[in-house]
Amino acid sequence: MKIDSLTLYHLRMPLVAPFETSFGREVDRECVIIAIQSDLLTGYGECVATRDPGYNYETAITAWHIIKDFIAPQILGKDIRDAVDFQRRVAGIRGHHLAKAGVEMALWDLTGKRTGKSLRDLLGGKRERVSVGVSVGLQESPEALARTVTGYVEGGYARVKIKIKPGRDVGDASAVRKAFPNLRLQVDANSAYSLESSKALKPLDDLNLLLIEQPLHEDDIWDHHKLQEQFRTPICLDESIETPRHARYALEMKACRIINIKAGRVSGLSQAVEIHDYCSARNVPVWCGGMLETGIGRASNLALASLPGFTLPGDISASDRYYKRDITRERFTLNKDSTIDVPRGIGLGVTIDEEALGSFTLTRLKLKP
Ligand code: OSB
Ligand code: MG
Repeated sequence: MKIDSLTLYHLRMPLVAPFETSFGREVDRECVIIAIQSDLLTGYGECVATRDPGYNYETAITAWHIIKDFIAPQILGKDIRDAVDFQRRVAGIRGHHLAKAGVEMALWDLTGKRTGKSLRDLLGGKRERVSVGVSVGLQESPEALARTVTGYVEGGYARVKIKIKPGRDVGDASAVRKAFPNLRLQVDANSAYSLESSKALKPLDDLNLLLIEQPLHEDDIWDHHKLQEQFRTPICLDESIETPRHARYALEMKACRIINIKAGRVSGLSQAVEIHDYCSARNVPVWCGGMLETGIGRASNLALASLPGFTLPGDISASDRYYKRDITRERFTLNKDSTIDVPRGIGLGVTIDEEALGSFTLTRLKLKP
């Protein structure tokens, strides 16, 4: 498909409640939306880099720079065959996976619109609805956390993830476990521990957790191996897995037993599927992570999570858990069985609320060949 133009939107959207992790607190979420035009069709993508370089080194501004100055020149006016062709063209740009993935998503949406197929079908997804959970940020106190979790459980979420950090780990997780003895519960440290400080996490092993996500630094695959040896609870890697090679290293080193897949972190849906396939062939469960996406990224996550190897509930909550007003006309709602329906429409299966998009846009830039 011939790429006629690429438009960038830097957005800031108010979250329904602040989201706090070991690396910081977000009250508003920033992201970059990418619209790619080809033959009167428009494909949309979401780059999940946000305001601060807290999750990884990218930010909305670095992604803007990389897309505008390096990725766009590789595709504008060119005939791009598919995601593989796109990745080949941007292979000379080192890193910046969130930026690349946002553009790749828009190309997938375009491909779907051109061929009349849904993203789910393009990726080889099988399910019509996917199991989901909710990711709960750090709260004022363990008691406040238990109250917040109660609200979500009563709202229908059958799996809960809580954020932890040094000093706010075993106490928080125990409070939730005490209030909900049978809840499917997991924790996420977002790389806040070293092998030394992670000794404090040992009591988590007695709380019947589904998994412990990314306790150590992102470049510590080997130390995760040492940690996994000491825990019965599966370690799950998020930040550490940026490429299919990293997934292989982690499994060969026995650094984890589960992998969280985020298309953004691994530079696009094509690599996300590759990691899914690699893990499935080895019976390693994967699940779909989230980055507080708008309706665009949420539709993409649902399509990805419909692949058969995504056997654990994803961090893909209903739209109302994040935003009062979203930029898609479609809003995603939770079914009674803690699932969300996978969009059936062509491409991502969502339509843009132009007025909402405009109202959240800080800067807009249209690029042509
Ligand atoms: O580590 O999974 C994470 C949000 C922003 C950055 C990193 C993470 C998260 C979440 C939120 O946990 C998941 C969601 O989108 O609901
Ligand atoms: Mg995580």
